[in-house]
Amino acid sequence: MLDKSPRPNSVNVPNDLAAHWMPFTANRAFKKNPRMLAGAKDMHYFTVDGRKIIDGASGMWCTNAGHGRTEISSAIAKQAEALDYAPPFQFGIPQAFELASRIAELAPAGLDHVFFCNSGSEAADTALKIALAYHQINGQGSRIRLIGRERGYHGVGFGGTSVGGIVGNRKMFGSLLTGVDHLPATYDRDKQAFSKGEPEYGAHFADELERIVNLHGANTIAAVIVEPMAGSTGVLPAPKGYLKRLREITQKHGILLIFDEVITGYGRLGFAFAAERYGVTPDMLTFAKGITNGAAPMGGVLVRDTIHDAFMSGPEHATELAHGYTYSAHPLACAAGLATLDIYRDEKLFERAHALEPKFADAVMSLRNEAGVVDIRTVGLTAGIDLAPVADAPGKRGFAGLNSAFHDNDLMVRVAGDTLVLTPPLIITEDQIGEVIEKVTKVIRATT
Ligand code: PXG
Repeated sequence: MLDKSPRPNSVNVPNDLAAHWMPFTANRAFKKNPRMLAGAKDMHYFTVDGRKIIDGASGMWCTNAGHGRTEISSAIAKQAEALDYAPPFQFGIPQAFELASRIAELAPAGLDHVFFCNSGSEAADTALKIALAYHQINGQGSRIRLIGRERGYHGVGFGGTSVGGIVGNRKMFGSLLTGVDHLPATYDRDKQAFSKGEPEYGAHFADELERIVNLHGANTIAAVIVEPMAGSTGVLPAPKGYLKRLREITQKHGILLIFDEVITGYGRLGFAFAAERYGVTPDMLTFAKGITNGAAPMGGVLVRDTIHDAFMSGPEHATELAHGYTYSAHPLACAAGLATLDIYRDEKLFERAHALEPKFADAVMSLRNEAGVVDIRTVGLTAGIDLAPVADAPGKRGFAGLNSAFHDNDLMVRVAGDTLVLTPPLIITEDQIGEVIEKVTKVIRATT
């Protein structure tokens, strides 16, 4: 039974935390010692007990323009007044078309069409389904295999989980999709430790795709999906030349290449999309998070014109792709997206991230001699700091770091196992970078 007794104080804090089963959370530990948030502005969160916490994580890789952007909240409010909901199947709203055009303009040439959904997970599953359907339409229905990568994360749908490469996310959920294989992760600490940007070593990991092709036959493989920088598993930037090589091999074998840019999109690596940073154009590109600055749920897939056009055949009264969501291109998300893209453009935030990258990398690398730091990787405005795990208790030090940051150092970080992940809003100042690093130093020392 939930406790429905009157609240003991005037602060808006629930007195019973039982009903909400929190996602990807250590629920019992949280409910004993909650990390509760009440507000946010620019670079900071405010806790329910009134503390100001500097956000080293853009929430969860979302708020690239910082928190509490009134341009976005008023666009959402205005939209809610004017048109709260419109069916996205067979009906349209002007804002959806405008937003799709604006997103396509930011993307490499050829990625001209946008299919909207509500999250990164849906975007990954949508891209995989489009790949399968495309090959069928294109007379190559034998191409049904999907290739992901170890340590990849593509959300929690069955498709994304299947191509994902995180054992903890997979092992409880049965056989997942059949016909899936995985490239190896691109990380080798011995050869890459303390790299700034793309490691020199590791382009050859892409050649593993040739091995997979030789094993299964190119004519059975529909698509390869990779993150240009694996974020969730602790910031693993693509080695120099890796993505180009993956592009060459996929092209040679008629395999579609999908970049999952849910994290790397919208300025995180100093460009609108990582595809631009690496000079590699995939066949599809998924996005979410930063498109609305986190202020409304939205995801989507940018699709190459040739793929899109292949569907535009058959009787004109017929639906071309049997896929979509009740909330695809939701009016509030479209309004948030348009306002967000205005901010990114007007404040030149992608360029800002690019300019800050070397300073950020130097600042984070200054932690390399702290006790227990075994590797640091940086790219764009993102860094992963690996801490040596407590013996026989992987993840324990990372979890202690999360708590030390929040409760004792007024800092929000992301944690992946025993890796502290920094991925601050792109509005961060140099002074604030210094402040974050000072706090991280304290966190590392507190957990050693
Ligand atoms: N693809 C990638 C590359 C992601 O990083 C998703 C898909 C799924 O997005 P949705 O919107 O369905 O959650 C993600 C999500 C972390 C962290 O701590 C990262 C994500 C989500 C939660 C935590 O690094 N990425």
